[in-house]
Amino acid sequence: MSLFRITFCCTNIDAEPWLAGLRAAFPHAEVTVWQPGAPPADYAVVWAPPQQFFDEQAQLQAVFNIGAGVDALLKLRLPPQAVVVRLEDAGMAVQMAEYVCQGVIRHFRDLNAYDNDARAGHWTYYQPRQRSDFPVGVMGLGVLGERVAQALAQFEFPVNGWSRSSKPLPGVRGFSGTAQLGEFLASSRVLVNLLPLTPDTVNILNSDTLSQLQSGAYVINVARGAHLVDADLLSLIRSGHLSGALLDVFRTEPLPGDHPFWRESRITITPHTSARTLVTDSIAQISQKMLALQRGEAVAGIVDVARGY
Ligand code: NDP
Ligand code: OXD
Repeated sequence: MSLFRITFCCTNIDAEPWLAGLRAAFPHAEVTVWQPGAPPADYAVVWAPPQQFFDEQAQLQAVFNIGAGVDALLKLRLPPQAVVVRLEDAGMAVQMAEYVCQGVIRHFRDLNAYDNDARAGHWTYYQPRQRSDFPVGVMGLGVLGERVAQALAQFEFPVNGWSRSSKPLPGVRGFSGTAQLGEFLASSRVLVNLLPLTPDTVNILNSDTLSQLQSGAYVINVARGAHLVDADLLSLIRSGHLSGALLDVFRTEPLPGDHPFWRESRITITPHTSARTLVTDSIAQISQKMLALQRGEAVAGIVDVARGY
């Protein structure tokens, strides 16, 4: 194998385990953390790099994003010849399925209320709900959304799925495109957002769309904060149309201390942790794809930059 260079440029990430993993996978490559003025590399492994990185590394052949979402990366000017490759699952799909299922089940089974009662020393029962009254709508049926929809179907919730193109999945009632968005929303009592953030999907969770959900609906946003219009969510919770929300992602992260979400007891907050990037799984996937690219083979997970995901 000819000598080649891999540059690592990830903001707020401990580089050491990544460098060790990449060096073990490519013993003959030069694998280094990018510094301004670093020599030109063939491949880059990135998360939230500065624009200066791409301005200096204009010769890159491929850019591997160590996350599934590429919205932040696509805001930068990228070398036009470089393919952008995102993570596909790499251990995130099962995490997302467990996170969303726990959120749906916690809501469906009134587990927050039972927790509060237990803390107050009360032995109380709530009326069991009808599963058939709890259709869960999953927006985005990609690598993560499909896994989530199938996991929810295992618990026998009626599951609706919405994607750009039609995607038939066993146990999932499929909807596609803007023409079927209204019917999808009106058929859903819980809404799970797993869309990529693109010009078509920014602010998609707003007063118009959220008010089309069934009365008492619950919202789970695990995709990106900019999908959701915060003030619209709050006012629909306060009006009683929505019963609450589970939010893992926010317009500004960390969520600022004075944000009203912190003070709304019907909103549960987690710190962008629903599906974490796993170093070992990610390096295994990235290194296989690097080897395939070196051999001139096609790889999956190449981002369509014009489409935005
Ligand atoms: P994919 O690219 O595999 O799937 C995207 C899905 O969204 C596809 O089904 C696609 O439809 C659909 N879609 C895209 N645009 C539209 C549109 N305009 N209207 C309707 N449907 C649309 O993405 P992943 O499943 O891998 O990831 C989804 C997102 O999850 C990421 O972009 C990221 O933002 C977020 N994420 C969050 C994490 C967290 O910890 N909170 C962790 C990992 C990811 P089609 O199939 O027709 O193309
Ligand atoms: C991702 C994320 O996009 O962690 O992978 O949000």
